[in-house]
Amino acid sequence: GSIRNEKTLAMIKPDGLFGNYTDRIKNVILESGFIIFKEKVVQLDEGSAASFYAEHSTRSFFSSLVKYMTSGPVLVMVLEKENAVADWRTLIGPTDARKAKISHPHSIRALCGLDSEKNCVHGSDSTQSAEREISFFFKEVSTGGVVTEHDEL
Ligand code: DGI
Repeated sequence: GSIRNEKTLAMIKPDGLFGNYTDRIKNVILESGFIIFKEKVVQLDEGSAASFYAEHSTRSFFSSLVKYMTSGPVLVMVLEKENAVADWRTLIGPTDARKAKISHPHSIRALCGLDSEKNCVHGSDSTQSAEREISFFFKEVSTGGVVTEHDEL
């Protein structure tokens, strides 16, 4: 039978890049059977970071989150495999890296995260957010599988 591959958006946040965790994280990605379909390094500005995390705009930590997300470059990747969205969420672990270190010691956030904000990686939390977040960074990637190159970003 045919396996319909799924795509998700993964991001190594500024502390992950600064801390030199990129190679270790990519090893986990590849050893777990993902294909890195697209990747690029991006420096978010305030507007784009706020727009990416728009659903959190009313939270008390929002301005701090935007400041953190703009504190350095991020590496965004489109990961592809069967069940990519859920499997990548499992690999990164809980939002709060302090909790991850206790409850999910082998997760990526346990490896390189610091707390509930500086948690070193991002993963789309549903196929719907994956679609939004992939087109946010990669206008040319269709989650439906058809690829047209535009090189707009
Ligand atoms: O999908 P997640 O990244 O696991 O978690 P989320 O969608 O609830 O929150 C998005 C980001 O917002 C998270 O990666 C870091 C930040 N954040 C979430 N909860 C808190 C937070 N930042 C602070 N300072 N405090 C929080 O409680």
